[in-house]
Amino acid sequence: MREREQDGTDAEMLAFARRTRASFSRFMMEYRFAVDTVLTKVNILRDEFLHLHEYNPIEHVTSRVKTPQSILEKVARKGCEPTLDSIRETITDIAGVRITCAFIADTYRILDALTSQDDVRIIEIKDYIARPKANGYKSLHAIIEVPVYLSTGAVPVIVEVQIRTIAMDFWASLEHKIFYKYSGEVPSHLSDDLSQAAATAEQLDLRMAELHSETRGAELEVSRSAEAVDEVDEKVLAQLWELTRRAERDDV
Ligand code: 0O2
Repeated sequence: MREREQDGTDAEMLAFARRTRASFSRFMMEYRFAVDTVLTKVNILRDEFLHLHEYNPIEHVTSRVKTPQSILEKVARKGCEPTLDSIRETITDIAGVRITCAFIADTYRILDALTSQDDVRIIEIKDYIARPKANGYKSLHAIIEVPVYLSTGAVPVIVEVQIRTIAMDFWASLEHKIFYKYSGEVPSHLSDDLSQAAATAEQLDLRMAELHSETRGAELEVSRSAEAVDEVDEKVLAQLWELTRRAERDDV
């Protein structure tokens, strides 16, 4: 009798494993596509900005999708129901994109450009630059939803975008390492040092912004006179001019 019950449980578990493996792998794939979608948006913004202003506001971009193991740890920590729908709603950083900018003004510029797009739904914005965390952590966090176009139609997927300066990023990476090394119980002398380092990073950001705005005018003058990089060369312009004139003559 007990053996038959055990057989039944094993069969149920096998069916569960089969179902779950298929739906979980589709779930993970949607997050990977959502990261690709956001990366495409960020690359377009960067290229267009470079084209219009001859200046790159983005230093580097990294991305990751949480591992299934790390998702499950967060599910347990948050006491979220272990269903895919509930995980989708509760764990908002399964897909993450981190954008590092040179200057504070650029972080807000990129945030605005990204979140004002028609197909981006803002779920939450956390401005830890204006209101840093008690430990000194600074960054802009945007929890957004983007459509991922699959063969069956569009699926809305949540992505956490973190935007910060190089100085903020440097600080956050070190703090993250220290936090994990001490399992969250950072000794007070180290948290004091980290607070001071956060203040120094802030000073650096402000000073670099000043230097940048001082030198920016001169840089623009130089780049305007160097129009050799223009993709539309004189031959193409002359052809366009001819075509336009011919079209005008035909209209008359
Ligand atoms: P990991 O390993 O970077 O992914 P949440 O737990 O995300 O639901 P929370 O903490 O209110 O809720 O979200 P918040 O404040 O938006 O933080 C989410 C992420 O921001 C963190 O993800 C970190 O990446 C980063 N972050 C937030 N606070 C700090 C901080 O004090 N120091 C550093 N170095 N990073 C921070 P994870 O999942 O905690 O970590």
